[in-house]
Parts: sequence; C-alpha cells; structure tokens
Amino acid sequence: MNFSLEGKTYVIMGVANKRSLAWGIAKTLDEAGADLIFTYANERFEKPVRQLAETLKNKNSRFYLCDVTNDESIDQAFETIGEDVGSIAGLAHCIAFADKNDLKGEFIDTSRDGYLLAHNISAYSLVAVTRRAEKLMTDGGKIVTLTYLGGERVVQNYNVMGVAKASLDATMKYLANDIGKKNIRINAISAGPIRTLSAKGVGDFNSILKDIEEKAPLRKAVTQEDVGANAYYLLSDLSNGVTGEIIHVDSGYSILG
Ligand code: KAL
Repeated sequence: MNFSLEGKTYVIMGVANKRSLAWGIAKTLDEAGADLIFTYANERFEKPVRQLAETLKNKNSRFYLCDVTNDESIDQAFETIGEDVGSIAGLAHCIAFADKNDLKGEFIDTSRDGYLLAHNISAYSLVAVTRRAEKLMTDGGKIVTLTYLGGERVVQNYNVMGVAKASLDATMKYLANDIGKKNIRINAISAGPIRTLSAKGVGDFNSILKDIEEKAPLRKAVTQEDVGANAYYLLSDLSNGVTGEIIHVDSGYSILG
C-alpha cells in the first residue's frame, strides 16, 4: 500500500477561509504530497484561497473560477483543468448554500425559489461536477462530498438544507452506481458541527456543539483535522472497495436514539 499521494492531482471545491472543511481536506492531501487544484465560486473567494495555498508545502497549486450554478462556468473550469494537468486522481465537493431566511423558522414556509436554490447549489452541483470530472479521471478516481445528519433526521433550523442534504446523499449513491464501472468511487462524510463560515450567524450553534460534547460517545466535537484525515482515507487507496457510503465523522453522535 502506497500512502503517498505524490504525483496525483486533486480538485478541491469550496474553500472559503481557513476554517473551511475543504481547507482541512486540502491540508491533509498536501501533507501526503498531492498536487492541488482549487476552484472558487466568485472573485470574492479568489484572494483568500490563493493566500491560504501559499502556506501549503506544495507551492504548485492551481486556481480556477467555477460557479456551480452555471453550466458554462463548470465546462470552462474542467476543460481548462484537463488542458493544464491532463488527468486528475480525485475531487472534494464541499459546496452548499441556502438563503439565510430559509435557515430559521419553519420548513413549511420555504419558498419555491429557496427550495430550488438550495437543491441547485447543494445537490445538483454534485451531478454537474462529477460528469465533468469523471472524464479527467482516466486511471480511476475518488470523489468525496460533505453532508450532514440534518439530511437523515430533522434538526432544528437546518430546514431546507436538510432536504437538500437528503437529495445530496441519494445523488451520491446513484452517481456511485454510474461511475463505479470506470473504477471511480464516490462517498460522503457526514461531519459533526464545526464552526465554519456556514455555521456563522446561527443562533443555537453553541447549544448544538454543547449537546455533542455532553452526549456523543466520544464526548467531544470533531475538528477540521478529523474531517481531513477521513477525506484522505476516502480519496486514497486506503478505502478501495468503498463506494456510495456515508461515513459519520461526528464523535458517534448519529448512533444515539
Ligand atoms: C443545524 C445546523 C445549524 C446551522 C443551520 C443551517 C446551516 C446551513 C448550512 C448552509 C450551507 C449555510 C448557508 O448557506 C449560509 C448562507 O445563507 C449565508 N452565508 C454565506 O453567504 C457565506 C458568506 C457563504 C460562503 O456560505 C456558503 N455556504 O456559501 C447545522 C450545523 C450544526 C452544521 C452545519 C453548519 C452544516 C452545514 O451544512 O454547513
């Protein structure tokens, strides 16, 4: 078993800042010697991701604009990646969005636009990206996406994002069936609560964290590093034979009734 990822290129989508789970994944793959490609949704995130990448061991990172709500933008990004690097070994999809007004109050009040927006960015994007990325995975490949328990059960305030994560989970499994014949595996990490930009401004985030610290089997919150380590497993040969799976990196919280 070769634990090194030297000579392998991975695409990381969704680094917003140093707390991003995508950044945790990037750091772990960098430690293992991988070459990294970062995509960013708009100009606002270009500078932060370029600055963060300067802190990596491998200084050869590449950066591409990729707006997952726009098919032409996704085509352009992956065509250019193909021209620039040829083949990729894997991809981390760490993208989700819902209107903040839909992340409070009752789910029943979700508008059609809010529902479609959350599903478009948080679930359909995995289909759109996988279809382009698999063409560059000429020697098999590995894909990981990020989900959350709120897609399996009702979690207060997660609302439309929970329904979008349920869609993402099913999307991941159907994709696994399609791309498995090309020796491409796809799995999801269901991370416990971590203070990221997504969690920002959420009133009861502290109480969700406290609940984990008091009740989860491991009695502690998970970290960006925990997610990075499990992503390394899923994006490397260590997880050969595993596809269509949701791994709960959540201190065991999801086993509780
Ligand atoms: C129950 C939990 C508490 C948090 C509730 C909702 C979290 C939803 C996640 C969703 C992705 C957040 C947003 O889309 C926020 C957005 O409306 C405003 N933020 C932004 O525009 C920023 C600047 C950009 C960069 O954010 C995004 N996402 O693009 C769930 C907690 C316990 C676990 C979490 C935080 C899960 C998760 O899905 O992130």
